Amino acid sequence: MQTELLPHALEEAQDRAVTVSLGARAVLLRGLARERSPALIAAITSIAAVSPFRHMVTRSGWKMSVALTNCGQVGWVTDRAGYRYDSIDPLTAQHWPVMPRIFSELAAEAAEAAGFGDFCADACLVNRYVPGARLSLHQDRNERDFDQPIVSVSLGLPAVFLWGGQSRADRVRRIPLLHGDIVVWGGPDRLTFHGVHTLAEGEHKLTGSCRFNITLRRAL
Ligand code: MD3
Ligand code: FE
Repeated sequence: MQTELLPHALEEAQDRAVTVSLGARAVLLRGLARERSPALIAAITSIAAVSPFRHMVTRSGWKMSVALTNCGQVGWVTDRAGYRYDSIDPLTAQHWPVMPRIFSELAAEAAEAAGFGDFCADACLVNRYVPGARLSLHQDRNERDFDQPIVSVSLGLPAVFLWGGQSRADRVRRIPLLHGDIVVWGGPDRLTFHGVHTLAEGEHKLTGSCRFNITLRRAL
């Protein structure tokens, strides 16, 4: 009996958004974006039709395995000159696409649920992972005001999120991030070292063999 009941119970639990505390001001809102995921994925497709996904080069000259694009007032870019936010897409030489309302509304809602009122994102980085892609441990420090939280939404294939400490050498926790999960990072957790483990092979019914992550930021 248990073998029949357990999957059903799990499915029920998954139907509600579950809040998991990852730190003092880091909150995982399990599944909060799941119902809106088809619209979020459609919005990513529209953004990428204007500003395509591309593999940027880091300051040290390595090509990133993660492909990225942006929307909003400014976008995060990297090249041999380093990391920064720029209002112009270097590939198209045009402004980045406008941030879809569904992104900014979801970001404000998630931030509110995590205890950050009046969050108004002006930049959104969209990452695309295929199997084998990874993001090594780093801090996000190109934003002007570290008191503003970052909201991240995971879509498609699952990934193992690597969550370290305030220094690169601190031990790293591994947290699975699933389709529809949102994480909000702020306060003392805002400058935590983090990364994404090498994406495993797989197929997702909405994204195929890829994972998207959108991070909503107040950059300016
Ligand atoms: C913790 N992206 O784009 S999202 C990034 O899944 C980035 O694509 C990962 O790290 C991804 O910079 C992780 C979760 C995340 C985003 C920003 C953070 C966690 C964070 C900033 C500070 C602390
Ligand atoms: Fe990051």
